[in-house]
Order: sequence, then C-alpha cells, then structure tokens
Amino acid sequence: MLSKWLAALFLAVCSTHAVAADRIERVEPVSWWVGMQDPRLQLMVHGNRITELEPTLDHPGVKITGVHRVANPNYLFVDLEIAPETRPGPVRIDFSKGGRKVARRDYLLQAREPGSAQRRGFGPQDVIYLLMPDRFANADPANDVVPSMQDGLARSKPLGRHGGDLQGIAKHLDYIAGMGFTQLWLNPVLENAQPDASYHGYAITDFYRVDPRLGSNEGFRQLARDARERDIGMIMDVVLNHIGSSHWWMRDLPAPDWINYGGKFTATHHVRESLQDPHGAEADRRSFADGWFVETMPDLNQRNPFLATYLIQNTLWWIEYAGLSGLRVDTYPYSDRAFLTEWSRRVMQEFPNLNVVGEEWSGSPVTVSYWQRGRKPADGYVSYLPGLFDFPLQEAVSQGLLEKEGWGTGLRRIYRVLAADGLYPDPYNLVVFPDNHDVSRLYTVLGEREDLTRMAIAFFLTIRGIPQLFYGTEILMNNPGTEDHGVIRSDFPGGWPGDVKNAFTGAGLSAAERSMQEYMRQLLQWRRGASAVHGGKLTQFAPMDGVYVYFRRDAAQTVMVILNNNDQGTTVDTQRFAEVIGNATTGTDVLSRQAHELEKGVAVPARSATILELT
Ligand SMILES: [Ca+2]
Ligand SMILES: [Ca+2]
Repeated sequence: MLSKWLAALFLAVCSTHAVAADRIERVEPVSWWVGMQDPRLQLMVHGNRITELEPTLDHPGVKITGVHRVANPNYLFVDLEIAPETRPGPVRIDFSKGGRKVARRDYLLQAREPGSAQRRGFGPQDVIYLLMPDRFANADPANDVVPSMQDGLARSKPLGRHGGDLQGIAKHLDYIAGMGFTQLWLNPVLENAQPDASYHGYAITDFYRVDPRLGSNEGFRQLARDARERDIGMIMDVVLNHIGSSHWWMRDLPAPDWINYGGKFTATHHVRESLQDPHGAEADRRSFADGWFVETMPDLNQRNPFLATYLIQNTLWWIEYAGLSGLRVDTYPYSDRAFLTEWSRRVMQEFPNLNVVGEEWSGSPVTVSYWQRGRKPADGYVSYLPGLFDFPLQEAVSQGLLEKEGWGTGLRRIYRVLAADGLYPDPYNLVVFPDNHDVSRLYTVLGEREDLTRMAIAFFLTIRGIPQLFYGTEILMNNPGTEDHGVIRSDFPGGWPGDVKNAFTGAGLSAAERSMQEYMRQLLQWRRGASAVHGGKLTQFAPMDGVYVYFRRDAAQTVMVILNNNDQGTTVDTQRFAEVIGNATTGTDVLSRQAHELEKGVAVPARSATILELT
C-alpha cells in the first residue's frame, strides 16, 4: 500500500517537473526566507514565452502584489509579499494560460537562523586572510575538470585553472586559525563559465551557483560553518558592476537596457575623480560608471529597476544562506551611484551589524572617504556603506618605506595619509592592507627586504583599522620581474599533492620564509588579546629623523609602536611622547618580552618595528 502511494507521489512529482520544465527554466532568487525586515520579494521567472502566463498562488501569509512584463517575452517579474507569521515551507505558484494551469513551481520559503539579522560583522578586532580559491589548495581532484566548462585545468599556465577548491580551504582551516586569522575573504566563488582566464572569479555567469570547479553551494555554506567553529568569519566577494560575457542573460537579455551601451563594449576611462568633481562634466561621470572594464565583462545597468532589485536580493540571499560575516564589494564606484545608495541601504537594513567593505582604488582619502556612511560630501550623496579599503595607506607604505626621509617622503608620507582621517566618519572601520590580489606582492615591492617586510606587517597589524593580509605574505611569496596577475596569484606551496615545499607543515621552507611565518604568527597571536589595537585611540607623532612613533590606547592598555627606517640603530628619547606615556615607566617588547625603562630612552635596531606594551 505504502509503495503504491509512494509510486503515485513519484509520478505526481515527475509530472509536475515535466510541466514546469516545459516553460519555466529559472526562478530567482532560488529560495527565500520568512521574517526578513522587508517583506517584499521580486521573483525573476525565465522561460519560453513565459509572459503569456499568469502566476497565481493560494498560501496563507503570501500574496502576489504585482506582475511585470518587460520587452523580452521570456521573462516575468512577480512581486510577492510575505507576512512574518507565514509558515516556512514550499509555496505553490501556478502559471495559467487562458484560465488553464500549464506550469507550476514549488517555491521554498525557509525559516531564518536564530539571530541572523543581528549577526555581528567583522571589525577591528579581526585580521582578514585573503585567498584565491583556485590557488590555495586542491583537496578534490575530481572537480579539476568539469566537462561542461571550457576553461580546463592548466596548472602550468599563470592564467589557467589550477584546481584549488573550497575543500582545500576547509582542509587547512586549522592552519589559518593557528596563524591567528579570524576572517576569511575569498575571491569570488560563483560560477565563471568563461572560455578562458576564469580562475579569478570576477566574471560571474550565474549569481546563484558556486563554480563546480570550486565546489557547491552547500560546500560553501559548510565551509563558512566549519570556519565559524574556529571563530573565523566568512567575507564574500560581491560583484555588482559586471558579469561574465558567458552569463546566461547574454543569450537572452531581459531588456535592451540591461547592459550599458546597449550591450556593446565601450571602455570606462577609469577617471574615478570625475564622479565627485564639483567641476566635473556629466558625460565624464556617465562614461566612468557605464563604461566596461573589458570586453568579456559586460557592464550592468543598475538603473533598470528589475536588475537593481535582482542584485540587492542576490546579496541578501548569500548573507542569509551562507551565514556570512561581511561583504567585500568589487569595483564599488563603477556601479550606478543611486543604485549603490539603495543597495547599501537595503543590506544594512536587513543586517544592521554586518560589515561591508568597498573597493575604491584611489590613493586619495578625499576620493575614498566619499563613499563612507555618514560622510555628507558637498554634492549631498548619501551612502550606507560602513567600510572601505585604505588604498591611500597601502600606497604610502609601499613608497614610504623605500624613500629617503624628506618633507613629504619616507615615513612622513604614511603619517600624512593618517593625518587626513578627519575626512572619514569612521577611519577605524577601514580595511588596511599591504597588498592584495591586484597589486605586486609586498615582498617584491619592498625589494625583497625582509626587514622592511617585517616593518610593514607590524605597521598594518597595529595601526587603526581592520588588517587584511594576502595568502603567502607570511612565507615571502613574490612575483619577481613581473606584474602578471597569474604570478601574483601563484599556488600556495603545500596545497597540491606532490608539492616539495609545504607552508602548512614547514617542510622545504627556507629559513627566511619560516622566520617570517613565525613572526606573523606571533604578532597575530599577540594582537588577538591586544584591546588597545582593536578599539583604542590612535595618537601619532610626526616622524622625525626617520623615526615614526604612534600609540594605541584604551582604558586597559597602552601600546607604543616605533618604526625606525634608518640604516642605523638609534635610541629614541621618550620625553616628546609624555602626553600619552603619562605615568608609565616600562615598555615591554610584545615579541621578545624585553623590558625598557622608558626614561632612559628605547634603543631600536636599524630598519625595524618595535612594539611595546606600557606599564
Ligand atoms: Ca580541485
Ligand atoms: Ca558600471
């Protein structure tokens, strides 16, 4: 009897799918949740001449409030409203033609995780480890080649797929946690079904699917869970500005204005200042934001309201689905400005304690600060974006450590960037970093000088903001003689079966590599308990004679940092810093535990960073 009943059910399910498959190819978002702050949801339904059909549903708490048809008859946009008391579960949506039901979808509404809306995002107590999933570790050779994907495995090619995957990251979470990192930022993990050079992930071809060469949606969610068990948060890399040219939309665009410049490649001029320039021309603003990066990355027109809603919902979906601790937003200023206001408003409305960091790649704090929540720039632009990458500081350190000290050069170049912090409503929420996947690696930039590399690492781990380090910096990975991105993003040693060098175990590392790894590990471990560095005020003293001194101080702790960028050691007279030192008499080196009597001055070696806890 039971088997007969099951067989009937099986047939019913099959026939439903058969009907649905006739007409409905996609419904996105692929699922949703009950109890979001904003009860509205807009479904994008894609299918052959779907516009002829009328969707209806009969489900307590859920109603259709609008149905929109656009230029392309293969799309329907369906507005839903989901009451907070709705019971989670599948909602049957029927699609009818001339009063006859011809297709149906069971749309899943899920219950939210407890505390989801109030989740705490990453912050200055954290240190972020950035890694490129294709290049970190390959734990699943079975996904190295996916027959439906053109860009196959080519480990010998810098721009080829190397086979790294999410399972590889999961396998080495203990290494990442053991180093002392508390957040993971992965370069984009969503499908990039591009014909070539797709390893970096920035040419997304499906907004609701993890690339099968990296793993699966469930695998990504599991990785975030496994990380959270080790007190590591997951930051997702979000791309709002463009898609990959092989995105399924490109074969059947919802509307003629979906892609900027009518879908024809027209390059951006990258002059980002034009957006904010009070003397700027509208034509420049338009072509900056509407122009494409490259021909293989069609630029999205977020002025189309259906596209804007699609992108906002997609971001919310991943936060909720994968349990994210934050977002990194690619090419932030290149999206439509009004859209960015709404996107950031909606994200922060749903997740008020989340952190989000935007990429505005400019060396000017004026340009970067424009986007931070609360800034109130002259043109009245409103943003809800909490954080930005501190590119000005990254550039200043890259140059300043190599320069002779002068009026505005050397350490003063770094000091000067921080002295402009008044532009930011919240400079402590900037993400500070020595390098990332788009620039030459730190060790290469600093002329392969270990002493300067240590100084930079110590600086970024003690200055205000949220430090981010790029995988491999800890073992002096470099890109000598080339700026090739594929080389900058080389494979992490030990991540592939048969690697002779193994950074996870230390096998085959040179003494210098091992020493840098240990240096970073010790500093990270110390930083975990250093409340002054997490939340303490920064006080800096203007660099003099190649020595730069700054303090971090809260109620519990005072930390003094001395950078000596001279070729000789020196003794630093502490009298000038009396206003911060106060009654403290001793400075204890946080690594060597050596105690210095402050009134006798602090002896520091040539080209060094010294970090002292004052008591
Ligand atoms: Ca693999
Ligand atoms: Ca754009």
